[in-house]
Amino acid sequence: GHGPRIVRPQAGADPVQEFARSSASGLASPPRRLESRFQYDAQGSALFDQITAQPEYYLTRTEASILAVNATRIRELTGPVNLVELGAGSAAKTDHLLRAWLERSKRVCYFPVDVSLTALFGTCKSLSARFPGARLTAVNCEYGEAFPLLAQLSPVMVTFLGSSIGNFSRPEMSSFCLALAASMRPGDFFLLGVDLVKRNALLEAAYNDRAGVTASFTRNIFARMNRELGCAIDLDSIEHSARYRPEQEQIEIDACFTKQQTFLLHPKGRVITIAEGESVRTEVARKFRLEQVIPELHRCGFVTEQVFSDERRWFALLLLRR
Ligand code: AVJ
Repeated sequence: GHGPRIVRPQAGADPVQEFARSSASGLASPPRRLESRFQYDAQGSALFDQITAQPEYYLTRTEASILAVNATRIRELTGPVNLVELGAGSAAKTDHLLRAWLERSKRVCYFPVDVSLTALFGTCKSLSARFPGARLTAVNCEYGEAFPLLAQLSPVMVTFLGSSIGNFSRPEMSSFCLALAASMRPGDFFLLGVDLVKRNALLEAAYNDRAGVTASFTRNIFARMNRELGCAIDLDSIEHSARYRPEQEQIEIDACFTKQQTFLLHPKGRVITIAEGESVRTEVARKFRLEQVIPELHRCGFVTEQVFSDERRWFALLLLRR
């Protein structure tokens, strides 16, 4: 049969163990921070989906509109390649790509990659119902763990949408892009979504939605520590703060503690105390300028095929070639 398949390239690594180790080291001493990749458990992925529907969060809608207008053009430029989507989540924007691919051929192979098994199941269920011509293979792992699969999937277009690359620091972004380029075969494609620098108020509003969903998303990583690591953190003691730093051109998100919290991080058994007034950096979202990000991608081994944007120049989709 041709139902969705699921593969787990790194079935050895224990995600709870990884989360515990990373949290213990990030919280050990100020400046305290948590790795944002751990925000995407089942609950966090569902909250992020809700964020994308908030009126202030223009990123997803803007990127989807660019894809809606240009998916057919992208398919013309790439030809009938396989599709690999890094950090697919619920893959709502992927509809435009699959539709464009299936306009030109009977079949398309689509490989969503995500750390959340729940998000992958949801994706496969809804896509297989709507796109019977799509051969779905869900890949449950971290981005980098999927890189060794890419050479055998060539000819391929790897997509990394939503400006997720903005969660990486500069050095993390270049090692990610270098490793990706090294794993791809010459001639293969990389479709990258980047959120562009714009008015501060628009950026800050996107990370401070009135409904408070982003605040719940910030609290969720601590809720996950309660669920998986046996912590007993009072979630009501956490305030969400998201500010745009124009000098760094990035959004910085902090969890600010309004009450002192002392908790035990299992399974390592390490005691952590966070004082009243202290904060934990949960996320950084860098914003980009085309004149800076394009040369950086070229230094990593990609060439620009075409740049797509919206009329307000809020967001860009870069079609690159290895
Ligand atoms: C999924 C990383 C692209 O940075 O805009 C949204 C995550 N965090 N609101 C972003 C996020 C808070 C999002 N990325």
